[in-house]
Amino acid sequence: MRIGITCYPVYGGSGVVATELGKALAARGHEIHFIAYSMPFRLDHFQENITFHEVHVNAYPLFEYPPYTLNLTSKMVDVVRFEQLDVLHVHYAIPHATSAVLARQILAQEGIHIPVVTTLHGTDITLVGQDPSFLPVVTWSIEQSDGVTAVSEYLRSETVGCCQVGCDITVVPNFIDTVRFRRQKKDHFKKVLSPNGERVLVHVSNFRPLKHAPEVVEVFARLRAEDMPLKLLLVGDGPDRMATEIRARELGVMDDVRFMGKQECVEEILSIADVFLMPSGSETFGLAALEAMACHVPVVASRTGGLPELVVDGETGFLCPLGDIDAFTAATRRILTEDGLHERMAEASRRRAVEEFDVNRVVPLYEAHYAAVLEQAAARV
Ligand code: GMT
Repeated sequence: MRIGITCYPVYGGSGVVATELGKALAARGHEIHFIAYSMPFRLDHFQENITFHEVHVNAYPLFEYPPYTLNLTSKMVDVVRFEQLDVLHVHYAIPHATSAVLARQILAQEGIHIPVVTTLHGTDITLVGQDPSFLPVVTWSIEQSDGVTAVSEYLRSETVGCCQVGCDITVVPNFIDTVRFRRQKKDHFKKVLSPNGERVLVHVSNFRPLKHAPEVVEVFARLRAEDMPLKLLLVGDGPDRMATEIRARELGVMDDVRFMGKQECVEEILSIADVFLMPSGSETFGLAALEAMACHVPVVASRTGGLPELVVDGETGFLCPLGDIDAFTAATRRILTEDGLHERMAEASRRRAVEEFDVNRVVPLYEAHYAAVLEQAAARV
């Protein structure tokens, strides 16, 4: 199949999933065309069957707000026409689904019928999408899509409930390459980052406010106060990074906290981690937690959104009430101190990642979805 993929190319789960999907589909023989305003960051080296098409945004002085949605639409029209795509698959509804539906209408006038598949990822529904300034167009664009997928059952029901979307939504969970994401021997990292054999807590996020990153430092400080030999690695960057650092200074734990910034090979850091903390206020899936699980790292996460579909409470980690620092601290302490618990949870985490969320299990679900959508579209023509 010739598949056009549009996503946000910056750091963030939806861009990662879209890019990894494109790479996996290309490896399975499909021809992939990424259409985005810059090269997706995980598209790090040349791969046969993958082409990148950059969307240029016209910055004419009259436009205080350049109409990116229209530039994207025009690019989609051009790529579909020229590359004879079979399907456009857009990740994140705003504005990608809208552009794709518009491109489909433009192309229909010249007899080209291009089905649109929209994958919903999270804040396009749970946060931004519900803003009245977006809601009608988000609902319309999703309903107009030929196929719609959501990354968790939670997101599917939120979309139906909050955006009042009436069409079918297929749940296709996020996935991971469990060959790349596995526990590796990284003794040199361990030597530098936990020189005295301290246990290592890790948090990876884009430090947006909904990630509740300062809570990670609160949990860490409480455990350090118990004289537990520990280090905390914070990976990523974003708006709350400064507040998190200030909190770590106030709590007097900076000597044991390391801000690592954005890291390409997060699996190397996860390879020396003992517990992954995800205190998010909202999370439709929690891809970063899955990456940790695949590297044998138990996860302590909020009982919110789609996280209970990923983290099995008491088996692969623990789920705690939102914002409950005491509960997060107790759960982390248990994993680090209870006889054999860490090993059991680490094994169970890896097993769950491989059995339920491996790329080779999930990508065929997308292929099946495309096939069904193409069949329905062909029947309509
Ligand atoms: O979490 C973010 O801020 C990034 C966001 C995105 O849209 O790129 O992530 C969402 O999509 C990921 C991939 O499907 C999910 O793993 C994240 O849980 C989801 N984030 C939220 O729901 C907050």
